[in-house]
Amino acid sequence: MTQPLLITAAICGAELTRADTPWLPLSPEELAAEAIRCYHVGARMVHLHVREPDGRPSQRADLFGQAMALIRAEVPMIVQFSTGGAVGMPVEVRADAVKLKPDMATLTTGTVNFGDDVFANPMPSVRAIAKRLREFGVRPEIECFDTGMVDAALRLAKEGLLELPAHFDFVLGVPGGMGATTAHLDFIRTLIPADSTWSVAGIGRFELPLAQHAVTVGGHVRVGLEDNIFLSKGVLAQGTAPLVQAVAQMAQQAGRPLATPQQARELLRV
Ligand code: KMH
Ligand code: ZN
Repeated sequence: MTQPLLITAAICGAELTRADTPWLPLSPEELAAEAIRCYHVGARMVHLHVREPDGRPSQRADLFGQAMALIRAEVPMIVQFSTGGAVGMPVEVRADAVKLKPDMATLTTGTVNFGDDVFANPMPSVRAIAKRLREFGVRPEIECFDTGMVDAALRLAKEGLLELPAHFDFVLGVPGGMGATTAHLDFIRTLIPADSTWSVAGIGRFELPLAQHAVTVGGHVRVGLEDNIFLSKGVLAQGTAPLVQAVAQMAQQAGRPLATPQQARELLRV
C-alpha cells in the first residue's frame, strides 16, 4: 500500500471543556500552536473550531481568522473550518467565517441525533451552506454520520450544488449516528464515487482502531481531541499531536508514506 496517507488533526471541537481534559487548546494562539505541533508530527490538515475567551463554542470569523493566520505563517497546512459549530447554532452563524476563504470547510449533509441533542441539518440549511462554499470557492469536506448522508451528498451533486469527486469524512460512533466498527466503515466507503476520497473519524475508544483499519485499506484518517481524548485506556492524550503521532507510526508499520503538503493538496483538490 503506497498511497500517501492524509492525517487530519481535529484539535478542539465544540463540546469539550478543560474539565474533560486540561490539554484542550482554546485561544487562537493555543489552537495555532497545537495545529503546528500536529503538522510537525505528520498532520497535513487541521479541522478547526474556535472558542470565546471563556471557552464557550464560537463561530466568530475574527477568531477563525486569527488562528488561520498564525498557522499559515508557520506551516503549509490545509486549514479546514467547521461549519457544524456546536449543536443548536443557527446556520448563518455556523457558515459566516467561510467568507475568509479557508482551504476547506465541512458540510454535513443530514441531521443526526447527537447523544441527547440533535445536530440539525435540514436540507435547506445544507443547500445554503453548500452555496456559500461555492460562492467563496471553498472546497467542502462532506461529513457523514450515517449512510443517508452520502446519498444526500450525491443528490446535492445532481442538483449542481457540489462538485464530484469530493472528500468524505465518515464520523463513526456518535451516539445516534452510525456505529464505529470496521464493518460499518467497510460498508459506507463503498457508497462514494470511486474517484472520491475518504477519511474516518472514530469517536472515543474507536478512534485508533478505525484509524488502523483506514491505514490498512487505503483510506485517510482524522484524529484529535474533538473525537477522543485518550491515547490509551485511562491515559489522556497530551493534546492532539500524540494521537497524530500514533497514526504516523501505524503508517510507517504499514509501509504507507505520509502525504507531503503538496500531495495533500492534490488529493483534496484544494
Ligand atoms: N460539533 C458537532 C455538533 C463539524 O465540525 O462540521 C458538529 C461538528 C461537525 O463538529
Ligand atoms: Zn468538528
